[in-house]
Amino acid sequence: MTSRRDFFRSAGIAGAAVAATTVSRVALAAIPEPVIETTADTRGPLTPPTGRPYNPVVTLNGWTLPWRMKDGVKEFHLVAEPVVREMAPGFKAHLWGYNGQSPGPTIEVVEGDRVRIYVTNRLPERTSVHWHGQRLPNGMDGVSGLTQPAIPPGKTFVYEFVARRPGTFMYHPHADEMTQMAMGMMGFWVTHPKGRHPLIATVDRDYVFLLNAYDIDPGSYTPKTMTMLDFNLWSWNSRIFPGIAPLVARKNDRVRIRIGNLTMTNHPMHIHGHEFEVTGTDGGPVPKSARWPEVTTDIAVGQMRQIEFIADEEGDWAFHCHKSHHTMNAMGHDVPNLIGVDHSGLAERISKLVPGYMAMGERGMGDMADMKMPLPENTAPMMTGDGPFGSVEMGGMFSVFKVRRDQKPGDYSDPGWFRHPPGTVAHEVGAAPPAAPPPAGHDHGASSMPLVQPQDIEVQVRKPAAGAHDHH
Ligand SMILES: [Cu+2]
Repeated sequence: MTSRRDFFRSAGIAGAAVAATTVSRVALAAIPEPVIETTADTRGPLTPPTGRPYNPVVTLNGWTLPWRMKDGVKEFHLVAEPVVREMAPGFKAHLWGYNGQSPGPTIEVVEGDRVRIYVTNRLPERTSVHWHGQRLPNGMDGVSGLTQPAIPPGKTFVYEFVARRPGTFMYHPHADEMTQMAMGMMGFWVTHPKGRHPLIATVDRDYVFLLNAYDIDPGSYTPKTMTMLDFNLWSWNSRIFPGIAPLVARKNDRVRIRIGNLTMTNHPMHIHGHEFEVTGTDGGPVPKSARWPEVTTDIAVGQMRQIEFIADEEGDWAFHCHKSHHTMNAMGHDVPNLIGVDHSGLAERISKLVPGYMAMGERGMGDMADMKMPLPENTAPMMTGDGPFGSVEMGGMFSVFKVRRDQKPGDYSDPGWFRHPPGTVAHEVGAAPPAAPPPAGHDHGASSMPLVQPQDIEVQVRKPAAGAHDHH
């Protein structure tokens, strides 16, 4: 906590001018107690206890910051501080974040709300908070050196503005940015419309998360902050698969998923089994005439996208970044491609010299998910996540979108694996594959892909016995 006099002194001339014009003395008299969260669990929606009503969002592996109403102003208290984030079960990272977690809590307000946010700096270096996408007075924009002095360690600053337009936004430091974002400092912000809005639909489920990336060596806890492109952990809200919670919907729910990208590269986000439209960006709602169906949308660096669709297909649908190396976790980057190379016996011989050595991938990398290689303590497993049919062979930016007929409205708990109706799962056929067609020759003339007559192929399909599926 800091006194008002300290505030003005630390804020310097420019900050004092800002504070004097837009921050009342009453506001500085008492700072709300910060609310701290200690787990990486997905918290249910925070139904607004005060202020205008709205349909709250659900933050994947995160939570919404409670506020205090004071003289009609919504007051929040963010604390920038070192945190321990469980990125996946058994793997913890030493990050920087807000109020006990990285990312920080989601801030939800309503269009037209006057918002006052106290920011206490418990980091070893100065910081600031930029409110990405907001219309606000220039001095509240949070660019240290340009619109305010940086917040020194141990000091508290206050930001105040009116949330002027509804939409999907985020916050992050604008001070030693590369270090602080590489350490996990960021959070989501949603401004809900204050009534019916022609371009903002009422939805049944509204999920939010940020794309982020870290470079943490196997066996260590702290990200390398000088990494520019070669990150080895691709995460959603500082979680990696299988540590990312599933997104759950009741069949025929209208679902919105809001995603912001604070990594150093783009992420083509892809959902299975459904088409969506991009209904908004951090610039606001997209006009209806400018929307088109997609199953993948690319989210560039510093961009936000909100996608919307009707969850009308039951099942467990993969939802992931389509860059395949972003759905794997920490791995050696210089592993040669050994597909097709016979190195039988090699591992055995090398393991006599190097205990624990394991030959990788003469058939591909999938086998690695089944291997039990001794790993250094606190290492993210590379490709893991067991589904009902075996290893999913994924990591990183991957989760499951679960649509169920009997999921209760407002129930965000994991319903378990989908129980497929009999006869609707791909399965092995009970016959040898047809013989290779005869080589192209006089019958078909010169052709790179000779036709095979349908009667040449005989496939026997064995239908599964009812109830043969091994579900739990
Ligand atoms: Cu990606």
